[in-house]
Amino acid sequence: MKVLALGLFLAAALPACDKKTNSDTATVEQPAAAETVNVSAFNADSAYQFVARQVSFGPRVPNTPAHRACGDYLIGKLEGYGGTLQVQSFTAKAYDGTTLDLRNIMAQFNPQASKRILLAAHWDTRHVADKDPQNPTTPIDGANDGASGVAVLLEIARQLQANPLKGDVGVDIMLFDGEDYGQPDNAGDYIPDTWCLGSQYWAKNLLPKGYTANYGILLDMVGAKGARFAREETSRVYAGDVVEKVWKTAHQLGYSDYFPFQDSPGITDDHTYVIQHANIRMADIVAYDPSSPDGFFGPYHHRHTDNMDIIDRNTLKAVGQTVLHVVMTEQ
Ligand code: AHN
Ligand code: ZN
Repeated sequence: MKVLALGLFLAAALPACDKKTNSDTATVEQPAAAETVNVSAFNADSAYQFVARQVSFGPRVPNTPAHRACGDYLIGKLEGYGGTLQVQSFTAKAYDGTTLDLRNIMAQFNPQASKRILLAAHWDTRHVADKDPQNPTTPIDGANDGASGVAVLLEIARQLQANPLKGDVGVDIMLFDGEDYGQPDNAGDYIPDTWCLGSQYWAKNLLPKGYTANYGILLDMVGAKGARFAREETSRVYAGDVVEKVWKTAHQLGYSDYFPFQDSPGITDDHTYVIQHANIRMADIVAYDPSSPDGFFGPYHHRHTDNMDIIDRNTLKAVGQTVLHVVMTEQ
């Protein structure tokens, strides 16, 4: 397991806790019946189809035709749902010396609103199944690790088109590239910065220029049957109010089985770089399975079993409805 050393963060990079914290929390604490906003129903069948569609391209490994085609598909879907697109094309050097052609894909909803929520996932998939005893050098489907988070965000985009945000609240859906091309960790030589190449690039080269958000939520591996989401340490330390809001909302909506009030160790993920370099407090909703071989990620992680067989609409629903509720009740 890769536990993030919290000392990595410079004190200067710590986003200050601002005064919005209390009012945000108060909104969530209100009983659902008292809410004036109608939150639309997240459609888990639709989200499931978005997972399957991505998987149908084949592994979305950078520099492959499947990756290019899936990226084009994602841009087309988000444009179709009325998002204002911000596509960041760039190259990054991978741990093995390969130059990767990458695209971070952002779609802005209610782009002129001043209060912004950043929702993110990664759309690339791992180039090797390095934890799999069988065929460890071939790429994985990444139905959960990659496609699930993107699928939930596509369904949220679809819902936002049907039920536009009101007032001064906007949502930015960010699909990071190059998250999963990190150095295989065979001999304990885990190098955090070889992962999350898209979020590292974006957080240091913001698009739109000068971009900021009030807070962010990252979705990573949010589609597996029986998933549990614990409060990950980096999220708790740097985005505690966001974690509290998400978990409280999940409990209000009846998803406490998926969102137990349980803590997990910290991991390096795209939120790490968004927090550190873009100064946006971001919580990671990431499946936690302490009984799995590496003590954190599920038994399918970076294995060929990360395919459609492990995807469960109920998990997609729990995460999607919770996040949709959070953004649609924001004011
Ligand atoms: C680690 O492997 C610890 N961090 C990368 C996070 C990740 C990989 N999420 C999905 N795949
Ligand atoms: Zn991965």
